[in-house]
Amino acid sequence: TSKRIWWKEASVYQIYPASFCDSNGDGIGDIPGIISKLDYLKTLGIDVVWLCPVYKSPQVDMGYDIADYCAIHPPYGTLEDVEKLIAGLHERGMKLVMDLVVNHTSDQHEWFKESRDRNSSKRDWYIWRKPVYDEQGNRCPPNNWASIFGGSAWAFDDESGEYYLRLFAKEQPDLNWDNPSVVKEVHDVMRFWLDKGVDGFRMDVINLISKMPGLPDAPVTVPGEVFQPAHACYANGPRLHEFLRGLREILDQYDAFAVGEMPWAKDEADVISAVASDRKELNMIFQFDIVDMDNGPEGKFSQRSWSIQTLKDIVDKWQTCMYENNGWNALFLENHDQSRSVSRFTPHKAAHRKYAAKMLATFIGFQSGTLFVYQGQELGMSNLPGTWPIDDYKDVETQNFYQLALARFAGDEVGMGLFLDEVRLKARDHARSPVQWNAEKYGGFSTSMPWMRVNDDYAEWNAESQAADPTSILSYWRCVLELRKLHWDIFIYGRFVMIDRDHPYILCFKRATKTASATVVANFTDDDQYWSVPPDEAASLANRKIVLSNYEAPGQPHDGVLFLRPYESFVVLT
Ligand code: TEU
Ligand code: CA
Repeated sequence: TSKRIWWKEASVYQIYPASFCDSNGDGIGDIPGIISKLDYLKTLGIDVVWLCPVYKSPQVDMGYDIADYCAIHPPYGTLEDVEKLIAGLHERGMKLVMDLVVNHTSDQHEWFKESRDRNSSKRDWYIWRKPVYDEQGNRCPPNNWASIFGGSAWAFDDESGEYYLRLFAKEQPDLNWDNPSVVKEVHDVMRFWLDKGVDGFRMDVINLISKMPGLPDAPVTVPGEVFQPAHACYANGPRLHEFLRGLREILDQYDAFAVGEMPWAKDEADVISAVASDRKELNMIFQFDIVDMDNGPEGKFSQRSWSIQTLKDIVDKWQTCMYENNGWNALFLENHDQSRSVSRFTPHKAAHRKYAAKMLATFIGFQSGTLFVYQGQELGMSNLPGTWPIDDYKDVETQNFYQLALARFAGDEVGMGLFLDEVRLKARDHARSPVQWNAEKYGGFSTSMPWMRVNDDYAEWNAESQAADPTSILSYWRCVLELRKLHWDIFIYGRFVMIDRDHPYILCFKRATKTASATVVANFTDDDQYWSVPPDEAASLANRKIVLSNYEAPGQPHDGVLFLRPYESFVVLT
């Protein structure tokens, strides 16, 4: 019954502009640089580009702190460059999705500057509260919420003597969506870009726009800390769905789509209520279960081990849930906030990096949903070397937590060591090093010293060498995207069935329509495995048509047992 829908079939490529390609040698990626790579993206099989923020911004949070929604950050280019980018994409049959960051603005936005004045008509556009005083008479923030970037979620403004809410950096004040003028302004920003030909939005932390009325204290979950994680108080609030329907009405006037970023949306009912097709809200969301799987009790820089079993359960849960409830998945393993998947999810011997990266492409690329590939993921780019000093990490989140750790772990080398291990594993910086285009100085990203250090391994791991090599990770990704197109009936719309659910090392799933099916098999370990194939699958794996594999010749089951090499994976039509 499901009809074909373009945004379901699209393969999306995410561009982080500062680090993608520098056209003018100032060390910062830019829009003309992106335009120069459109043929590369087309050849890869990309249908849609998601461009991270390029708007006017003081860049405290790499453009997620916007000072003007309708102007471009000069180092990235001009409005005219964006128009050229849109034209260049459309000429090639591709589309553009822009980042819509409207939970907060920069403190340099004119709205906030005006809002600082207590008597301004824009005072209520942000969330201002009077201080509270403790028994000793010390001035304290209005509640105990912790900022997502560390410390209190409130910043004190000397000028007006009140605190404003800022869930992220202090330079990112939260907008007050309960004020209808704010909502209207957001709608106007959307129309501005849609009128220019933009085909949709990735909506930044869109489930944070409605906060719990009264802004009550969060329950104490991290004993001993003054400021407490408060997701339950600011995520998925009571007016969220009303606001989302308002955004969707505008999108529908343009056949545009929206993928919402929704941290702390774990509950199936919550997620479904935002993405089920009859709800007329978002088309899909980024759900965080996989990328939060290894975050410890105190957040991303505390340790937690994960298992392949956990990962399989998450996949099965959301694949099944969306299928049964008319929702739609957004498939991703990486983005600009996550470290590199090949370093994070597939611990490997150096010689196996290529197999591991291709296995991950197989794993994510044949599930049901719209597929998102982050720049460099198609090359198997890895985390920054463990030897780099903390100064080479530029992200405000990393630096804020580092400062907090210095105070907290003073004299505690073990504690500091564990913290730094997590930075080396999960800091956002790992995703933000410049894309490695070739073996020239600075990886061909720029002709001068880039704003952020290029990963040491660029001479061996780069786009130019991989484009020429049919066995490269890049060539493998091209095949994945091509197969999704060729067998769209199976890979886009087919049902998902997990096989051998409880196996601790092997991932196997089927995708099936009424008349055709495919089976995906992956060894999720860096070791050889002997897999006892479930009897129902043995026949189909013996009588198979291999359409993709990351080792030259995948074996056959013998007496019901299939031998798999480290990170071996393949796809068969059955
Ligand atoms: O990210 C939201 C978000 O939840 C992340 O801050 C996440 O918790 C963190 O990155 C984990 O390391 C979005 C953007 O993607 C991010 O780049 C911005 O910094 C943030 O919103 C504020 O706009
Ligand atoms: Ca530049």
